Amino acid sequence: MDKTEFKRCFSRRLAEKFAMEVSDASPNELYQTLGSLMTSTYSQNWQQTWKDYREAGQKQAYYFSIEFLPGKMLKSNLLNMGWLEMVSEGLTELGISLDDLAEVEPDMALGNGGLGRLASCFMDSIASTGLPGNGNGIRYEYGLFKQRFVDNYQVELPDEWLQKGNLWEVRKESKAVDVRIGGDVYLSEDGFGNLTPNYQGGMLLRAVPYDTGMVGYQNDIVNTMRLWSVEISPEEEDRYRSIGDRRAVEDLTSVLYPDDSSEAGRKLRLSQEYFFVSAGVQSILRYYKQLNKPMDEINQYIAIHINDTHPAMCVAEFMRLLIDQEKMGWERAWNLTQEVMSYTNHTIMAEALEKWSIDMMKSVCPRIYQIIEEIDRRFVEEMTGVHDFDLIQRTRVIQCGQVHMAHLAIIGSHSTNGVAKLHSDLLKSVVLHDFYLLYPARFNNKTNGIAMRRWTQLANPALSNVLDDTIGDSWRKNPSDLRLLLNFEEDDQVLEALADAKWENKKRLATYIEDHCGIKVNSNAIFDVQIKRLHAYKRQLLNLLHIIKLYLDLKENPDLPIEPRVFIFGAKAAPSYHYAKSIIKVINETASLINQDDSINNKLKVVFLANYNVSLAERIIPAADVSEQISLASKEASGTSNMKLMLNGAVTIATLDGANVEIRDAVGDDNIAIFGLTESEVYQYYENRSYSSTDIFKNDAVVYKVVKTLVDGTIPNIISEGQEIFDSLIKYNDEFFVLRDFGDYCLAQESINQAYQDKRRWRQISLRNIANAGRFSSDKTVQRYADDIWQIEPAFAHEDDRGVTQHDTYLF
Ligand code: 26V
Repeated sequence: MDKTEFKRCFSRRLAEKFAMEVSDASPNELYQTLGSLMTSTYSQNWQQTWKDYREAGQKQAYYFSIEFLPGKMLKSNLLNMGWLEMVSEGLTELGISLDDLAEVEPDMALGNGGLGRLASCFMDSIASTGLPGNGNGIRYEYGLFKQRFVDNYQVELPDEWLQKGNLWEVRKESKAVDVRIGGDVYLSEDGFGNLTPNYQGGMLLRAVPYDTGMVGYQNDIVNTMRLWSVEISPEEEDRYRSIGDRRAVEDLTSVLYPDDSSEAGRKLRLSQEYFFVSAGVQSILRYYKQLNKPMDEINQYIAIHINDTHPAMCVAEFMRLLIDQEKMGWERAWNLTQEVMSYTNHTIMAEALEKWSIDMMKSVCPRIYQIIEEIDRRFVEEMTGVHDFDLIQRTRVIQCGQVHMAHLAIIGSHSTNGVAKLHSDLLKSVVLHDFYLLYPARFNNKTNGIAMRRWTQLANPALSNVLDDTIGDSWRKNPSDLRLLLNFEEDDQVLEALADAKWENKKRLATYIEDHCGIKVNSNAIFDVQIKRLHAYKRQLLNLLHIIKLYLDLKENPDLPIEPRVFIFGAKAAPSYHYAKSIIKVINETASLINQDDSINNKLKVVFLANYNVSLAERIIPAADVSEQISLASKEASGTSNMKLMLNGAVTIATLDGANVEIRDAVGDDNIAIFGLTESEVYQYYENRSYSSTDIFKNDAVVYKVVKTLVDGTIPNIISEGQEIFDSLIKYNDEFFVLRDFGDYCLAQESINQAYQDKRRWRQISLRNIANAGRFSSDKTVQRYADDIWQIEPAFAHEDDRGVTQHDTYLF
C-alpha cells in the first residue's frame, strides 16, 4: 500500500465504520479506523502463518505466562508492518497527528513489571525472528491498578482498559474449552484395569480465548497471543441465576493480582492459575490431535514454556490429559511431559517461590492434586537408594502440607534456566542447589533481552535518526551493528548529534513533568532515573538517602560545585506492601521539601512521576542520563530497564547484580559506575551473621546525619513512615545492607558528577553504552531459547512436504 492508497482506504473505512468525514471524527474514532484497517490487513498474514506452520509440520512453542505487558500496540504494529512512516505522513496530509491517535490507546497492562514486560518483548521477538511461538495467558478485565498521589501517598484506582473495547483482540468462541474448578473426584476401574476419574460437584467454567496477532518485524509473520476469559457455559446457565453466583464466576479473570509482596493463601489466584493452564493445555492438545500425528510424538511438535512458577501446573495438567483422556500409561506420559515442558525462574527471593497448601489445591483442582501426589510418590521411589534421604526430602514436591511449585516445574521438565549469568549461577550454587545435584544437565542460563525496536525506533526517533545518519540503518534489523558506532567515538560531530538527540528528549520529558507535576526542571541538569517496581531489595531508599545527603550538603554550602541534577522516580508499590508505600510517601515529601527550597539554587530537583507504565517508560528512558541499578547484589535476577537505559545512552550506576554484571563486561569498567558489596560478600555476611547497621549508624557521621532526618522533623509529614523506615534500618538491622553500601554509593555518585563535567568524556561514555547494547536484543535471547530449549526453527525452514493435509480453517 502506498500513501495515496492509504489515505483513500482510511477515509473509506472511516465512512464505513462511523459514517463520517475526517474533520468530524474524534481521535478515538480515528484510532479505531486506523486500527481496523491494520487488523484487516495483517489478518491475511495471520491466517497464512498458521497454515504454513501446519503444512510444514512445524514444531511450535507456547509461552505460558500469567502476565503480559505489551503497553500500547498501535505504533509497534505499524512499525512491524512497515507502515509507520507511510501512515504518519498520510495522516499528516489528512490533518491528523499520529501521536494524538496513539495517545487514545490505553496501555495493555496485564502485568506487574519485569516478568510481564519480558514476556511481551519475547512475543515481539519470536514473531520478528520468524519463530513459531505463541503466548498463553489471562485476559484480565482490569489490568494493573492506576497510581495517583494524594497527599503524597499512593492511591490505587482500577484500570478499566477495556471500556472502549480492544481492537487488537479477536474473540474466538469456536475455540472455547471447559475447565473444571473445585468439586470432588474419585477413581473407578473400567473393567480393563484402567482407572477413570469421576467428578462430582464443582464448577464447569467456559474458557473463551481472545487472540491477539503478534506481528513480526517486516516479515509477514503473525503469531498469536491467546488470553483466556471466563464465561458461564451455556449448559450451566441454570446454576448461576443470582448476581452473586455469576459474580463468583466472573471474578476469576476479573483482576490481575498486583501483589508480588506476598502470595499468602489466595484461592482465587490459584484458580486463575489452573484456569489458564488447563484451557491452554487443552487447546494445544486439541490442535495436535487434528494434525493426526501419534500422541507418542507430541514432543516433536509441541514445546510448553513455564514462565515462573505460576503456570507450573502445566506439568500435572498435561499428565492428566494424556492419562485420563488419551488413556496413555504413566511412564510414557511422564517422559513426554518432561520433554515438552521447560521452566524459567525469575527470582531468588524465597517469598516469591510459590507454595500452596494441600487443602487449597485439593479444593481448587482435586484431580491435579492426585496427579501431583503420584508424581511425588514416584520421585521419592526413584531417588531412594540413589540419593541421600535428606536431599530427597528437601526436593520433594509435597512437603509439610504444602505443594512446592518450583519443585514441580523442575522435576516435570527438561530445562530450568535463570535470566542472567549471575542469577543462573546462584540457582545452581544456592537457591536450587539440591536440584542441581540431581539434574545438573537441566540447568542453563538465558540472559534476558529487550525488544530493541520498541526501545529505540519507537521510543527514541531522535536517536534512531542520528544512528541512521552515522552507521546506516542495518542496526534496525541487526542490533549488533550498533557496534559500528564505536568507529565514531572521537568524532565530535557525531558526539554532538547524539547529545542533541538526548537534549531533545530531555526537553520533551521536562514539558511532561511540568504539565503533570507542576515542577520546572532544567534540561541541562543530569537526569538521573530509577524506574522499576517499588521493592525494599531494589533499594529506592539508597537513592533517597543520597538525595538527602546532597540536600544537606547544599544547605551547608550553597556554592558546592555540583552539576545540577533532576532525580526522577517511577514506581508502583503493591497495595498491601506497607513498607514500599511508606518509601513512596517519604520520597514524595522529600521532593516537596527540596523542590520548594529556593536556597539551593535549583541544583536539585526530585520528581516522582505517578502511574509508571510502559508508555511512561518510553518517555523517560530516552531522556535519561543516569540509570540507577542499585539492588543489593544477588537479589535482582536480571533487570531489564538497565538494558533499555543503556541502549538509550544513559550511564549506569550499579551494583554487580543481575545483568548489570554483563553490562559491565560489555562496556568495560571505565564506562559504568560500579559500587557496593558483591554477591559473595553479601553471602559472607549471611554466613558470619556479622552485619551490624547500628555500628555504621553510630560510627559514620554522614550516615548518622542523613538517617536522622527520617525522624527529626527535617522532612515534614512523615512521622510514622519516617519512623518505620528508620526502624527498618536501625532496629531491624537493615535487611538489604543500605547503610553498608551508602558510602560507596556516594563515591560512585561523585564520580558520575565529575564525569558529567567533562562534556566530551561523558558523551563518549554514552556512545559506548549505546554501541554495546546490541547484545541485549531479545531477538537473540529467544533464538537461544529456540535452539537450546524449545528446539523450534524459523518458519519455512523445511521446504519438503511432510505430508500434512491442508485445511482451510486454522485449528489451534
Ligand atoms: C519479587 C519479590 C521480591 C520480594 C518478595 C516477594 C516477591 C515476589 C515476586 C517477585 C518478582 C516476581 C517475578 C519477577 O517479576 N521477576 C523479575 O523478572 C524479570 C524478568 O526476568 C527480571 O528482570 C527481574 O530481575 C525479576 O525481578
